[in-house]
Amino acid sequence: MSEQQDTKWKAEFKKDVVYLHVIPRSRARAVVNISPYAIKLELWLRINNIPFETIDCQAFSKKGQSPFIMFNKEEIPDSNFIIEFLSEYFSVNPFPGLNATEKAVARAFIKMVEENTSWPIFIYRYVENIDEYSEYFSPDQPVEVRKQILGKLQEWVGKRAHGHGIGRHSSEEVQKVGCDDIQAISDFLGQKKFMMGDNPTVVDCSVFGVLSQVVYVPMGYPMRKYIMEKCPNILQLFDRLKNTYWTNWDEECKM
Ligand SMILES: N[C@@H](CCC(=O)N[C@@H](CS)C(=O)NCC(=O)O)C(=O)O
Repeated sequence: MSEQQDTKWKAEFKKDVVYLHVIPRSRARAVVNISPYAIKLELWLRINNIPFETIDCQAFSKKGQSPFIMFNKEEIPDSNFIIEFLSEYFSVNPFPGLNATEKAVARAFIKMVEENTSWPIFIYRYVENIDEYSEYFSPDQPVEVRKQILGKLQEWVGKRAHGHGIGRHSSEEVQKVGCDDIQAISDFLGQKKFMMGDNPTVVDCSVFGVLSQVVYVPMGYPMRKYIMEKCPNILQLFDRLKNTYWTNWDEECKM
């Protein structure tokens, strides 16, 4: 069940239920949430059968970001810290069957996808193509309001991209960075069932969270064209994840 609220506090918290606070789902069209990290975390909770409730929330965490969880009345921010905490609490192995070398590879992929692959997506939609993105952003709001919000995000994301360094490259170079990451993901996935083998791990959740933003949103992303034309194995992985763990994905995506 999903509800919208401005504050982090609910009158009633059930013990051992994860209250997953996410940017309101209504901000997204064609994908469950505009936040890759919210999708990643929800998928991980689903895969591991951890009881949770999604709460659409305008507020950000005490670290100023979304998503975050409220768990047994404690606020925990950041998807990676949350997964670490919940894995310990519920005795879940986030990397089942992996040796130390494989775990090192898993970590490298998570960091690449979340800290690098995500940027060409944010730059494409928030910095370079806000008019196109306004068709897929906050569909419940009038187009002028959407464009106003996106205009502010354009400046903010642009500055952050410059600070990160990636924003100093040309559009073509930025998109090449994204496509090169996608090729690395596809090459490593090969014919395996999941990124790290027979079992789904956080790596699949990160890849799905970030790349679902381009796969399911039919904009002109060069990264989308690249996946559609060259990486059928990524599309098969996404079908497998949705069909097994998120069977109501399509219903939950507003079109
Ligand atoms: N490392 C964080 C990243 C979360 C993140 O970047 N969230 C974005 C929304 S998609 C956000 O809150 N941005 C606001 C900000 O960084 O000030 C996580 O994994 O949860």
